Amino acid sequence: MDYKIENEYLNDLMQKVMARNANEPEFHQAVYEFLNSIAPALPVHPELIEKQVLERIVEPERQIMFRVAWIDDNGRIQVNRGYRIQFNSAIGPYKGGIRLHPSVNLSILKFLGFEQIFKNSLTGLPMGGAKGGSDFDPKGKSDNEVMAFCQSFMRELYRHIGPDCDVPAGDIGTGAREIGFMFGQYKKIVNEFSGVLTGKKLSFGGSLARTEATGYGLCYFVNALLREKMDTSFEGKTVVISGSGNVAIYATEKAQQLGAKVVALSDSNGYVYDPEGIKLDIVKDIKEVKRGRISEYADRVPSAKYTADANGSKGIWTIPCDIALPCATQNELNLDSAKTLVANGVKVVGEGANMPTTLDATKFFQDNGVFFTPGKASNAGGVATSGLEMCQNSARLSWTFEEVDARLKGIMENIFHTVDATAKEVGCENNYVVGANIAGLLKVSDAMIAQGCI
Ligand code: NDP
Ligand code: 2IT
Repeated sequence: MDYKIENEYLNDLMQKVMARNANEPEFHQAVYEFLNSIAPALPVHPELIEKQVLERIVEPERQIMFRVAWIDDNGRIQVNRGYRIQFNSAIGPYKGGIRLHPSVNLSILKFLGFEQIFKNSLTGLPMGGAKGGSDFDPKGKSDNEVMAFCQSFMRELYRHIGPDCDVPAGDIGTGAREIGFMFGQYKKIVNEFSGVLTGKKLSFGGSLARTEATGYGLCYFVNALLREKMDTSFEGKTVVISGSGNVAIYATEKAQQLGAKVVALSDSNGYVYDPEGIKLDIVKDIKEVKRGRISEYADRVPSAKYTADANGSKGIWTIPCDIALPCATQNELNLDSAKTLVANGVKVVGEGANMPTTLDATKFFQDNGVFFTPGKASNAGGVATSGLEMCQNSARLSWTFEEVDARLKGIMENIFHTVDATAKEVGCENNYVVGANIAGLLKVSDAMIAQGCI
């Protein structure tokens, strides 16, 4: 891809990033989206150029890659590759999820780690940016195999992390089960019970509302936008949500609690459309209890129709809706889908996943009066609540669900106001990509400059 930025300084940097990180298309995409949006900050913040903040911020502080060997149920040795990208620690310990999916590679984890820097900064909590993972596929593996993998993964990762150094968490393919196995192994090796991972079960230091946090937070963010920009709410709105994992399930739950009708969910094999509204107890049973496929929903609910869809992320956007919440994976919503959504009257697109919307689709939404909220702002509720889990672990106490949820809501509304106000200040009203990138950057930049040549 040939990325060009109008501003000469930013364009030179972009070309350097592409040359230095060849064959990393997702990383290029994330850096381009960022650099292409921050030009309005340069005249007001000359220190960004004078102190070479941008040249530094696009280079990870540390990248770790390692072999993960484990024994499967047939007694054979399997080999995966493990990663941890410790991107930036200017404002706090490295923090970010662990993705377990066969598509995982350096490019994807660098894009995720890069975006995490600005997302974590927006939460207002002291957390740096990181991401990790492996090309291990938990799907179809026994609990025993998942444990064998997680233990081997942690046998290397433990030496690079710590409660005041780097605190991993869940992401695609990594939920409470995987975090539990990793935590147990870390504790055994280091002989310390600490808050080294978040997303733990409640019985050993997890936080209430962390499971719900990303999906709930997304809806709190979008609801603030609906209220303040359109004088409306989720009440009576038709919502389409892609994915059917952690983020999608709890976005559905909160949207429904706020009065919306969620009519579709998906996975990587296809999508279900239920015009009567998704019955979430059935989805939870299929996905959380049985680890099944979304197609089973249509077997159990007569009003629903299942459509097989090669990558599960195209057909779903042909369903008319007021609000679209992509909550599956990167680049799942392209320009064609954006055109269909706009033709069908979509008003708001709120990213629950990381970078689910392609660059041209984003531009199409913005050019056609659709409110578009980038994941680094609207999905920050997950990591924010991880920050609250760290806080509870340090204090050795646990807060009630209501207390955590109220803090999460406050943080999401605050992010909305920050991003909205920042966009306005630099003359790009309602452009939340600009608002999120600039607001996220300025705090990190201030810390990097204060800490000298790091
Ligand atoms: P889960 O593993 O719980 O669920 C992922 C969902 O997305 C599944 O339905 C999965 O379908 C689908 N999916 C994954 N990969 C693909 C693909 N290549 N093509 C089509 N569908 C796919 O993950 P989460 O819900 O936790 O994460 C979803 C998104 O939200 C990711 O982008 C993640 O980075 C982001 N996110 C997650 C946070 C968290 O706290 N968990 C916080 C902030 C962002 P299938 O089962 O078929 O693979
Ligand atoms: O993308 C994300 O923000 C996450 N997967 C959550 C990270 C975390 O540390 O909770």
